[in-house]
Amino acid sequence: MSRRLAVLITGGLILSGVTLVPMMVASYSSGPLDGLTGAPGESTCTACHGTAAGDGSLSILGVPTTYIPGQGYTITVRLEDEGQQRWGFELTAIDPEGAGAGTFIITAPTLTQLSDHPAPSRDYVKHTSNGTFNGAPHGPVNWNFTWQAPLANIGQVRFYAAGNAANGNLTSTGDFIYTASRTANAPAVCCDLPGDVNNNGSVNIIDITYLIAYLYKSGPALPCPDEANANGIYPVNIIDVAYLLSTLYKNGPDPVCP
Ligand code: HEC
Ligand SMILES: [Ca+2]
Ligand SMILES: [Ca+2]
Ligand SMILES: [Ca+2]
Repeated sequence: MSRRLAVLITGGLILSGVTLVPMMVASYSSGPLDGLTGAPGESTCTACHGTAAGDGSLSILGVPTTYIPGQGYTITVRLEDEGQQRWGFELTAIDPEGAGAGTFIITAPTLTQLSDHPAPSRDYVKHTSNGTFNGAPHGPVNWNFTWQAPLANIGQVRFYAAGNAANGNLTSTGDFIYTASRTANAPAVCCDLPGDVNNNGSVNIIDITYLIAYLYKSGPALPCPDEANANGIYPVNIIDVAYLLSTLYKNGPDPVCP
């Protein structure tokens, strides 16, 4: 090995050793700690980031007015702030007792990550390093992921999020923190005639076509999900269609309430 090459290699090692230090310090922006959404019992990012009021906004989009047990919903967290250029967030969903509600599914793993815990602990979706959209001026930036509603009616579910509209100076100064919350109501308790998908008082072929239209053709909403859930086990899906077909045409068992 030439002396010159040896010097180059040694120099390279020292340089990479030096860059390790800023990489470790920078670990905050690769995902905040849990418990910072502003939900009951939590603080927000203001524990470290600026407390000055900004003129931007944070929204949680896609939360259903009323959830159907077991159904997946695309949730979007949107953050914007004129003049800022780096972004972060954290979101959780809780039941009336404050326990984690439903299941989060990461659909864009370069931008979002999940901090998953056994029930009843809360789960947290948050940005990754790439997901800070460093250098994207003003926003809005969007983070998308799926929330699958709990497999039973657990009462009202509340979503809480905190967002950091940052200035991208690699420190916690000069940033603006926002919070937002949304509510998904509990499904109606309404199961007096299981299998009556369209809720018109009788169970027949029309209920099957209604359910197929709902599942596969963006048909009208289910007036009573419990009655559409023919086999009594959430989610409402093709198995309930098969169950109803069997009830009506093959002497299969009657539909049941959950
Ligand atoms: C315990 C202190 C602490 C808390 C709480 C905290 N952060 Fe940070 N954050 C830091 C530090 C320190 C930095 C700078 C180093 C870095 O980039 O990791 C930082 C940097 C960031 C950056 C890049 C900022 C810039 O200007 O470049 C974003 C975005 C960010 N955090 C998002 C969040 C979000 C969102 C929350 C709340 C959900 C949060 N942080 C809560 C300490 C914290
Ligand atoms: Ca900053
Ligand atoms: Ca009917
Ligand atoms: Ca079912």
